[in-house]
Amino acid sequence: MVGVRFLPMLLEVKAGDTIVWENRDPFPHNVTADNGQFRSGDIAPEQTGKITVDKRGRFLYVCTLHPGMKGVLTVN
Ligand SMILES: [Cu+2]
Repeated sequence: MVGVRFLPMLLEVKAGDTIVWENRDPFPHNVTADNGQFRSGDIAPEQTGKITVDKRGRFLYVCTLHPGMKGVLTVN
């Protein structure tokens, strides 16, 4: 997370992978799936949030603090 966006915005991983998001902005962010499949909780500046994904599919997610921050996660 940097500049109030997810970088990269499109992410492709395998089932069972753990994804780490690092917050490089000076305010908190979170990672929240639109369908409720995963949720990081708020991640403070300079901190990281981890999610392990085990369900295959394509998931849209946002930061609920900044609804314009969107990403797409594909789990193969
Ligand atoms: Cu945010």
